[in-house]
Amino acid sequence: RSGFCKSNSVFYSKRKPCPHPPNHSLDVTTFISSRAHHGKIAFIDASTGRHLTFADLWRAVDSVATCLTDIGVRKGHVILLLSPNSIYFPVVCLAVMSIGAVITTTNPLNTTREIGKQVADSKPILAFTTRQLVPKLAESTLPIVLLDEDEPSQSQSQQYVKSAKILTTLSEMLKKQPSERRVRDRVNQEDTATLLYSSGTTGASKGVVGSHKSLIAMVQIVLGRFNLTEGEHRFICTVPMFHIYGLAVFALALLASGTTVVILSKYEMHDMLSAIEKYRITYLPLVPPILVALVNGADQIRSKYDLSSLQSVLSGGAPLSKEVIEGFVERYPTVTILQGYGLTESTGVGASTDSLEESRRYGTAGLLSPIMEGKIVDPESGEALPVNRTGELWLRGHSIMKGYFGNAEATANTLDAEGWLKTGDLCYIDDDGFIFVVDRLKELIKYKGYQVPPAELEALLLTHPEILDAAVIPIPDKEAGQCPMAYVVRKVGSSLSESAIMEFVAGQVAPYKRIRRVAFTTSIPKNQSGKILRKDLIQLATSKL
Ligand code: 4UW
Repeated sequence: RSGFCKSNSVFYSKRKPCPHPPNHSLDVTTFISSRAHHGKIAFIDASTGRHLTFADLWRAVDSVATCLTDIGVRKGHVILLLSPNSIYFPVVCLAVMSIGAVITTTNPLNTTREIGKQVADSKPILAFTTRQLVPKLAESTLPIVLLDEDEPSQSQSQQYVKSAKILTTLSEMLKKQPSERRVRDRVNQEDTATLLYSSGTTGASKGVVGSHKSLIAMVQIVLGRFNLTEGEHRFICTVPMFHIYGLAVFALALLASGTTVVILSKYEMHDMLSAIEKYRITYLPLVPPILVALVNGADQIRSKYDLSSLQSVLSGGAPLSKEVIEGFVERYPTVTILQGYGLTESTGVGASTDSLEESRRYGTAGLLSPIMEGKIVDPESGEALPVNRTGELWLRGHSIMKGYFGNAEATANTLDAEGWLKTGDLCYIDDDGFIFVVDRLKELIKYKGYQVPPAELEALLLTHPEILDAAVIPIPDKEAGQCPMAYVVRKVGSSLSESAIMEFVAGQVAPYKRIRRVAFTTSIPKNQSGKILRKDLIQLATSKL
């Protein structure tokens, strides 16, 4: 069934198939560790130079897993990880998954209220976080494992940690002798491994239930995509590991290739460029806004930094324009630009371009990933469409989520009975099998690759005593890709200003979710069932930009 095929309106992948491991009882950590290259360096912290070899890494994973088991963590328990990128981020994820527990991650930029919502929904029994981020868990009584290695100053410890329930520290856990004899639940491919939050096609953020099977499929696909067995390769991690992109590629897949990953605790242009130079980085995965900055600042960047080691940049998470691709090719002619398309709900897998020639089919997200099936479905009639016709992209394969956590309705609206995932992306597939993402049918706004769910901002706006109704839509932005804009209906007699509304929202949400523009209107256009007609508002906004 491999090869691109148009019969029965299902598109199959043209890529070389990668067979899925058949053994039912296999967890993703065992799968990855069986392939790792002991002795070589797995992770380097870009700023301190601290590193973990593969042997260090797996020993640390076993120590943490043993401690977790000792304190009563069992299969199915959820563990929250609230941390910036670090060399220990993957250690915690792998330790949790290795015992059949479930990892849920969250953006450290999220507010206490936003994190509180995720905690209430996912019900973790324990959190790993840094001293600095402890206050963000103020709304919960979760026991905490502190990730910091350095001793806190007196004032810091008093200020942040006094009232929290600190169980132990990661450093203590790492001292633990791993025990082979510990109680170990059997973990199967179908078991849940991750609970990452995504708004999907509509509404607020929901827990995406990812299995060991979906992670194993993802690892296989990433390994098959890059030929990392020849030569020395070094990746740099610029994307956050709490998001599927960073988690999938950096905390999991690359470990199975024996490649070294240099980790930036947070993205900063200068730090990234110096690290590329210092560590002779060959692969640079990023999101489109970083690519735009590399193009715009090319002259200065090339005069200040030696980027001659770079072989490829991989862009994903949002579309790339022809201008940006061409600008990059012109300014960095020795670097191959590649694209990846995926969703949290598909474990980051979907489509990719694997050569410069493929990337230069402007606007394409690439060919379907190995063993992934696709359909283009007319959103009105539900009919599957042939090549070159635009409709909603549906995906099916091992990497698709099990569903949304505790939300049967959202699951039923997103996954059909045959296992097809409705991506909410409006696409067509051309004669050669390349997918083109034309627009988003779904509500989702992407600010610098981060998810901004409009429904969440609308609900917040409606809590303002002077706001009668509101709708939030994306507007294009050169730097960020998209920005959230609000249309607001004020209550009679209100003279609420644009800036007051922006401040009201900014005080309660993470910085990337802030509303960047406000327009007043007398009513929000809606269909008969009360759904906001976003396309009308988007059209109105673009006509006035
Ligand atoms: N072109 C156009 C693209 C593209 C895109 C995503 O936040 P989520 O749920 O998930 C992601 C995942 C990205 C990703 C993961 C792992 C990986 O290897 C990789 O390759 C580099 C990328 O972003 O948002 C999903 C939505 O983001 C849009 C699209 O609307 C999709 O439904 N999107 N990638 N290349 N649009």
